[in-house]
Amino acid sequence: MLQTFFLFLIMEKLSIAIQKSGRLSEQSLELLEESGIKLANGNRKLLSAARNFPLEAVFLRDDDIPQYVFDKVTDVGIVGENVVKEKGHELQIIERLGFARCRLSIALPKGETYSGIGDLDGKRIATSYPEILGTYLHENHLDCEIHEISGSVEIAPGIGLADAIFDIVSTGSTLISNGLREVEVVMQSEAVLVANKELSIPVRQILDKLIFRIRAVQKSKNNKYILLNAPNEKLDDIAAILPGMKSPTIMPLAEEGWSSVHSVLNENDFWDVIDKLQEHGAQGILVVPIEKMIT
Ligand code: PRT
Ligand code: ZN
Repeated sequence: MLQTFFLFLIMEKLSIAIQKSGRLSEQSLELLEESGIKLANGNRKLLSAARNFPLEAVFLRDDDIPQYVFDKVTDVGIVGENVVKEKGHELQIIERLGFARCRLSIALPKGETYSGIGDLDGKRIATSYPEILGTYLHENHLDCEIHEISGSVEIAPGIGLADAIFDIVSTGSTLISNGLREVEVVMQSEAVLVANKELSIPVRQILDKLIFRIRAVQKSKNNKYILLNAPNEKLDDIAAILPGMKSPTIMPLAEEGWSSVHSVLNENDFWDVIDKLQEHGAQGILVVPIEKMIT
């Protein structure tokens, strides 16, 4: 009996839904790879088991991923937040992954005057995201006609199918090349790791290991390792500029009166901190990428 139980535990796997081919696929696979998970066949059949981690990847269309996770066909999935919101299933958002960033916006033909959200009232709006748009219009007390179309939403005003569109915008160049102007941003989106809310304990334990690895990868991407030389009388000033994981590491150099300082810098503060370090006498500044960061 006990042996059967242990066998069951040994065989337990986390199944993860990944987009088969599209904007999320490469970076989803890259994230698994950077987390040290090697999939058996990289050629993306429907299923692919990991060789060195209790995980199985299932390759699907992104639109199907929320439903599959909700129905427990897979335990977790990587999908755009926009798709999760549109499908409306009760899922747990475990982690924002920082790629496939975009926004969902309302756009009008560029020649049209727009003085505020009230101008949208009564318009026909084409979209592939009727649920998100419907909620937004309702919250803003707007009465519009929603035309659901599945692709090339941006051409709808040009062919007289709609007065406006509600679609994904990333650089904005699709809007510009179709003579449209973004007037309202309704939501921001990025790829997210979502999970079914009722995972078994062994599966949850595997998921926790995966989350731990993903966070280490994410942190390393947002941070850089910095090494510099500084005159000893400036060390206090320099230490105050560098946040570091705890405090900077300071080691004496062979040259009398100088030290080597090592620390970790967040990407967002990067150039500000470098400028201040130089102002305070830092020299020989070296910045190197961090492969994994565990705090
Ligand atoms: O085949 P499958 O159904 O799996 O994929 P799909 O074709 O439905 O989706 P895919 O691969 O195009 O996009 C997957 C997810 O990527 C989306 O759900 C978003 O979360 C995210 N994403 C990020 C984007 C974009 N950026 C994006 N720019 N999805 C689509 N676009 C399209 C948009 O529809 C518009 O046509 O790009 C155009 C706008 O781009 P800009 O740069 O011109 O503004
Ligand atoms: Zn899709």
